[in-house]
Amino acid sequence: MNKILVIEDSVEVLDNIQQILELEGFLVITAANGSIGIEQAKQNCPDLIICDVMMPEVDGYGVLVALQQNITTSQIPFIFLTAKAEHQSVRQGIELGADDYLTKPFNPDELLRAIAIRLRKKSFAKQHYTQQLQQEIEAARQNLPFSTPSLSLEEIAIANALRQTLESPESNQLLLYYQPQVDLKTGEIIGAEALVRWQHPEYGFLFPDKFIPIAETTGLIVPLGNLVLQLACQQTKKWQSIRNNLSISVNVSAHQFSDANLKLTVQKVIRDNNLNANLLDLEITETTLIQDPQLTNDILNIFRSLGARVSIDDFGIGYSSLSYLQKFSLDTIKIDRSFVSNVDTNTGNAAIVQAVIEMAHKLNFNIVAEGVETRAELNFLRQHNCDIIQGYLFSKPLPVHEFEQLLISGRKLD
Ligand code: G
Ligand code: G
Ligand code: MN
Repeated sequence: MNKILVIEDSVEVLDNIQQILELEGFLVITAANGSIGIEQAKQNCPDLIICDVMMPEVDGYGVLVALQQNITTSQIPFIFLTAKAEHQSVRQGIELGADDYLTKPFNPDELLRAIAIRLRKKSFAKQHYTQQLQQEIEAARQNLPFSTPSLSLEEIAIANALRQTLESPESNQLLLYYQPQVDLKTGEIIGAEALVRWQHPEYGFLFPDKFIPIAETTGLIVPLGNLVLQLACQQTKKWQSIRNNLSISVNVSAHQFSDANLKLTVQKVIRDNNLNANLLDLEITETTLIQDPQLTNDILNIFRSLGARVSIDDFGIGYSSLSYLQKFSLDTIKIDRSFVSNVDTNTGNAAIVQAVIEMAHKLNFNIVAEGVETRAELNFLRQHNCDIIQGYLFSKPLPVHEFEQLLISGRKLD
């Protein structure tokens, strides 16, 4: 059943709309003023909002502006009501992002038609997306080995739950957290790494180590990875208005790397979100890179041609052959946090980190230090000209809203 929020200060108009909508079988939530309306929208996530323009205190424009600031509520179709066909107010509403308007008085048909059009558009978008995911999931199912003896019963249950979740992305159980990446020269946030989390109704809040390996074994990592790419790019595009050129790093696993559709997926996600391609950074581990050098080379060239960037993740813990650094077309080295840990006192780590930074710079790579937890580690990295840091010292990975607040606050690393 579609849920509609009606925000209107005139009791008479509100009752009238509520009656019409309930007769049509809609679930109606009402709000008698703008502030209540904003709260209701956040709490109930309606499928559509109808909102009066002229209200005391927070008017219709104020409601619209508040809803646009929140990622979830900004997606909800918004129809506003004006007292008369005032061009100025109609224009202002549309410019602020409203989808349609109705002038009072309107008849039930006009109201229902406007609603039907908006809901249909919304469900088309959703359907298209769901269909695409379903195809990916089907492909993953077919690629499943006949038996997966390595999976325990618990893991099989998780795999099934994950498949179900991916089949209904509107349940929003898979979330991205964002960890800031900070430029050591300016102290400013220049990017974020997207890290997936799973809020499951029974299993609770799951970290990726609990389900990414299972997703890898079952092939579900392909649709999961595509969802992560889509969410991350969409979010990053939105954040450009707060921080111009904020980049986004997305982890790409071995299995995704050998997925024949990866190129199309990356291309599509860049285009659909109208994101500047060089703001997308694909993180690949050393192990993935060296599995099949020919394939790696082909894929990295494809990413290059799309304009996207590539990082080596967890650098240093995989294979010690450094020859591939020259062979492959890469942009950034992320030095593993095990080397960064206590780099100020552990002489072995200090030697390695120093050598990696020097080498990276000679080869024209950027260098990111992962897992920076203390001031002393930071000072060491600064002294040795590391470019970027990521770690609990500045911030742990944050949910969308908190990362957004951090961006808005303009906080810098000092
Ligand atoms: O914060 P953290 O526990 O999020 O991450 C644990 C591990 O899970 C990291 O090694 C990270 O690379 C991996 N990971 C997190 N998100 C994703 C994702 O979207 N895709 C893949 N393939 N790995 C991820
Ligand atoms: O493997 P990858 O680099 O993709 O994963 C990053 C992982 O490191 C995530 O699990 C993230 O939560 C974790 N992480 C990020 N910063 C820190 C840190 O300062 N200390 C520790 N211990 N872990 C960190
Ligand atoms: Mn990573």
